[in-house]
Amino acid sequence: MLAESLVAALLAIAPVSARPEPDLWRRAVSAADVRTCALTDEAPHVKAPKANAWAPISPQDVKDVWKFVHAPERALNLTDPANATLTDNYVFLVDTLYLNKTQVLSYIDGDAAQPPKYARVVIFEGGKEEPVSQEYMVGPLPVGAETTIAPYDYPFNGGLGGKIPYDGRYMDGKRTAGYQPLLKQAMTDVADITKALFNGTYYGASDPRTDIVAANTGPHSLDGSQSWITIMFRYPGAASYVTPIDFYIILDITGTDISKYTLRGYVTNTKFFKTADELRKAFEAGEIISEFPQTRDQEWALLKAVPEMGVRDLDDRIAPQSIEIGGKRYKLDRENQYVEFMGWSFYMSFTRILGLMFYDIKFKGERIIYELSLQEAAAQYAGNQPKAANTVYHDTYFSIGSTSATLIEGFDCPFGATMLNVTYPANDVTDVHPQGICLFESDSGYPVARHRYGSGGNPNGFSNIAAVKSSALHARTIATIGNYDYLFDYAFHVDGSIEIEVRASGYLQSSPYYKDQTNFGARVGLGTQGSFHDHILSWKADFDIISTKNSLQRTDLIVVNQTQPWFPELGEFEQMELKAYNMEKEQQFNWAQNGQSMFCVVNDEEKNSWGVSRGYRLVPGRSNVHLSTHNSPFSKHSSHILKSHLAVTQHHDNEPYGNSWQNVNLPLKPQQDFSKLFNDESVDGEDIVVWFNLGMHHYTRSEDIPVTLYSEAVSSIVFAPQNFHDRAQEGDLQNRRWITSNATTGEITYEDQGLQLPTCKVVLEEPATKILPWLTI
Ligand SMILES: *[C@@H]1O[C@H](CO)[C@@H](O)[C@H](O)[C@H]1NC(C)=O
Ligand SMILES: *[C@@H]1O[C@H](CO)[C@@H](O)[C@H](O)[C@H]1NC(C)=O
Ligand SMILES: *[C@@H]1O[C@H](CO)[C@@H](O)[C@H](O)[C@H]1NC(C)=O
Ligand SMILES: *[C@@H]1O[C@H](CO)[C@@H](O)[C@H](O)[C@H]1NC(C)=O
Ligand SMILES: *[C@@H]1O[C@H](CO)[C@@H](O)[C@H](O)[C@H]1NC(C)=O
Ligand SMILES: *[C@@H]1O[C@H](CO)[C@@H](O)[C@H](O)[C@H]1NC(C)=O
Ligand SMILES: *[C@@H]1O[C@H](CO)[C@@H](O)[C@H](O)[C@H]1NC(C)=O
Ligand SMILES: [Cu+2]
Repeated sequence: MLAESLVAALLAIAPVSARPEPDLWRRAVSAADVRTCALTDEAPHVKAPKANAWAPISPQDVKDVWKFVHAPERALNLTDPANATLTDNYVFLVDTLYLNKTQVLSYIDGDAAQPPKYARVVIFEGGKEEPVSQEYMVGPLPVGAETTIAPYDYPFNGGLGGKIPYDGRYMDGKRTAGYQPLLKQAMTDVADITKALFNGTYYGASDPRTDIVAANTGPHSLDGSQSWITIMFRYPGAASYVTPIDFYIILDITGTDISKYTLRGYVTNTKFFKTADELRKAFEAGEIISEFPQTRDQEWALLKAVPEMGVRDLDDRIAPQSIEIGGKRYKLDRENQYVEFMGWSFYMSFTRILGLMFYDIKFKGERIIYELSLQEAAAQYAGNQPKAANTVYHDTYFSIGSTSATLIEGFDCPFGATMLNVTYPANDVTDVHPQGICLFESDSGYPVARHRYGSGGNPNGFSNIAAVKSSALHARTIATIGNYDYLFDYAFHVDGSIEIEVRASGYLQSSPYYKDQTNFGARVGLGTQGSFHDHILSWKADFDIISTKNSLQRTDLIVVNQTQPWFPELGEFEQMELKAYNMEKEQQFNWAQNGQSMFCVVNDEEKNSWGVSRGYRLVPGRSNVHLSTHNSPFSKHSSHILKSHLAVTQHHDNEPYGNSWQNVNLPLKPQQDFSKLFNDESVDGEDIVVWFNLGMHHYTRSEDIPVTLYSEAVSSIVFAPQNFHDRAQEGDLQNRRWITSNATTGEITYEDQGLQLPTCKVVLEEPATKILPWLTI
């Protein structure tokens, strides 16, 4: 049969040794056919239908808000942060306030005016009788006669609104300065011991004799009524995270009166010593050793070429790039951060705390998602040492947006990608991280769809091959939050699906190596063990499939025993069957075992031509996990959002966030308790919000050295149309091939829309090195 297949037919007339003339696969062959590939061109401009309602507040607004809150009339009794101590009131951060959806909808869908912007201002009020942190909203903006400041309490359900007790407050420079004298004293008391054991001493952060680094961790409170700090020591340098030494100190640091701070104790050799004297006694008795010395030299742990590893054959050539060889196929309104691509349109926003966000995501003019935004990026560690056992990170705490910085063209993003600046308020100014977001269309690496039809023995028939090109527009940022570099990628595929992917690279937060502790992770270096941990990253997807009346439909794939009259001899036999129903109430839930449930957001009032409710399916991708511990004191109630794969709630203007950025230090009495969002409200035919987690259980390995590999530390989800249309959305894509062969005559006909594959040879001969500059190096 092979001889009758199209491939064979084509091969029969095509000289195998040379590129056929004309090329069977429509490859450009003459210089005249080759168009200059305008790789570095700007994306064509498009004007956003409406000014971006979600855009960050302007640099001028940031300055004016700063002046406004500091004005004596506000009576906030603020000290400039540069001079403040922990017993002063000072502004900790300014951000763009989240706008109520109800108000924005009447602007984007109706004739209402653009809703005014507000600033979110967090003030640390250590100068108050009861010292607290308090969030405020300042607006409307620009600052004018109407502008007021009011507590920003409504998004937080923990009981204190936007207020945080001092002991649960962020561990900023004022607080670390507060415990410095005690830390300095406690470490000076044992300097001879740390010198003898680790060749390192700590006499305070700025003392020239100090040659080890104090690294604190969180949470440092359970409910905001007390506070402690766990500190581990490491050798300094670019790879400090993987050169820990076996020495820890825990300080009690409750309250603003630093004279009341006390030493809880020292830890080394997995032993706890309440005082310097106890430690000294054990040391002098020879009970404390440094069995696996750490290396001060960090060459082995830097992400740079290692000459001793040699080079690989042909690696002197530049590696492949996904380049937009036909020119940019997406349009951009830079001012409004608005994008159109192959039927897609969306707005972008950016906040200091949450980073990149997407709004009003439409496909072919119909809204799919109102808001898609990261809500939390968490990590919880494990180990029989205080730092690993104590560590839970919620990275919103560190302002994810402010950590999203410059991307390397050709490596973090493909050559020729559109680069956008990241901007966020930093006190009274606006910081710019050039090239912090990239946009690019990328080859998917496989066709959207393809089929080959071979017409066997039919003499009047034909055979054909058809394939449609697949690509996606990606928006990408990388947030370097301390040790980790999270790569966030949002891909808008030409078939109408959206893929969200997160990857983790960067340094392990590691432990000194203890040979009896392989249950907490592998040894990854001479004196280093990779501490096992969970990464869980939470997103909010406020779906609005055509309207706000949506449902979360669950379709269970069940196995049943049935009889069918035409198979009497089988009696009862097993079959699969689908059982679809809408979830009734708000809930947290998990992906089903063996994928035997499908979850779709549907609009039951909107049917396709076949009478089926139009919707989008939530398709699990790689490594869909939730937090492993559910009762750890360090994450018990602060982290409910991390504890299920998925959740669905009814939308409310006062429930904008899945977590609060200051929740992490309040694990037993959170500012925002995600579990309280589930109060039996209907999610059937309502405005619903889907919350989902991506993440990885990080089974640490020696390949995490020098840094974790993105290839393995990856998690993803896809939102794919499910009966949203009447058919697949590929029929209008022009990048396709339909090639038929007449079985009788062997004549071959093409439908290629005039889109030829480019001939690289001609491009390489172009003298204008501007096109591919790295080729001239
Ligand atoms: C900080 O304090 C110093 C000394 O008291 C003073 O000269 C300076 O103006 C203060 N700076 C600000 C920004 O308030
Ligand atoms: C203003 O703040 C300072 C600390 O910066 C505090 O000592 C003082 O009591 C406060 N004044 C009032 C009126 O609250
Ligand atoms: C001890 O530490 C110092 C840095 O403080 C370093 O210069 C020296 O080489 C170290 N000694 C050994 C034996 O590693
Ligand atoms: C991005 O930031 C750079 C550096 O601050 C600046 O020169 C450039 O004009 C900015 N680009 C845009 C589009 O704002
Ligand atoms: C194949 O070619 C023959 C001869 O030209 C023609 O009669 C026949 O219709 C063609 N078949 C198809 C399927 O186009
Ligand atoms: C179907 O019936 C068989 C025989 O009774 C039984 O072993 C099997 O578990 C049944 N399957 C289901 C899905 O109930
Ligand atoms: C948003 O909605 C909440 C809850 O309904 C309301 O309290 C708040 O004032 C609104 N915020 C703005 C900025 O209008
Ligand atoms: Cu990790």
